[in-house]
This record gives sequence, C-alpha cells and structure tokens, in this order.
Amino acid sequence: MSKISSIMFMTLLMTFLKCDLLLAVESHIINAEARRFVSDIVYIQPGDSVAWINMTSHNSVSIEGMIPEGAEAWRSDMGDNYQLTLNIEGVYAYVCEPHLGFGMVGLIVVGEPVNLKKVREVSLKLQGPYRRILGKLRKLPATQ
Ligand SMILES: [Cu+2]
Repeated sequence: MSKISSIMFMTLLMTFLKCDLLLAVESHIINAEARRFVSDIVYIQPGDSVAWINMTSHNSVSIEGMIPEGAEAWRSDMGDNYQLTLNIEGVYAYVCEPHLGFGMVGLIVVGEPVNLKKVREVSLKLQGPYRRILGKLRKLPATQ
C-alpha cells in the first residue's frame, strides 16, 4: 500500500470509529411541559444520558427503592435543568415534587427492566400523591 492510500485508509477507519462512538452514546431529552414530563416514559441504553429541559418551577427527584440496586439517587435543584448518565440497567422512577399531585412523574427504563418486580412491590406501599407512579408503571409492558 502506498503512503497516501494508507493515510486515506486510516482516515476512513477513524471516521468510522468516531461515528460508532457517536451512535453508541445518546442523549435523551425530557421536556417539562406545564405539569407533565414529555415523554413520561423513556427507553434508553446503559451509558446513555437523559436531560430534563424547561425545568423552570420543576425538579426531578428519584424515589427510594424504585431505582436499580447500586444506582445513585438524585435530586435536582428547583428550577434548574438537569442531566444524568445512567449506566445501570433497570427501571428508574422519579417525580417533580411541586406537581406530584398533578401526576408529574416519570419513568426511565435503561436496557432491560430487570428490577421491575421490586419496583412494583415498592409502588404498592406508596402514599398520597406518590401513588401517581402506580399509573405510570401500569403503562410498562408486563414482562416480569
Ligand atoms: Cu413540575
């Protein structure tokens, strides 16, 4: 292979590798529209990130026992946009505290919903407006 064609080959190879990396990690937008998250249920792959936007007067708070084991709980600051990268597979439930009573709750499914059974169990013990999460869980396919 001549020097020029080997340089061209390497450039081409690197372009493909870069494209691969770009495809591998995705960012998913969750739009806070009035008093709901759009989409309220997002399906992503491990290593992807989610970004909440238009969070004026909203927050995002994970629910204890309703995220996969080993995953970190979160609580975003009121009114601030927020971004998270999720590496651990499973279902994550979260709420907007000020608008919980309006059903402003959401689910993120990372890869396979491996903890769905546990999340459903915990959801049965939810109190008051937190019970709005139950309705969201019913929308998930009953795989487990
Ligand atoms: Cu809200």
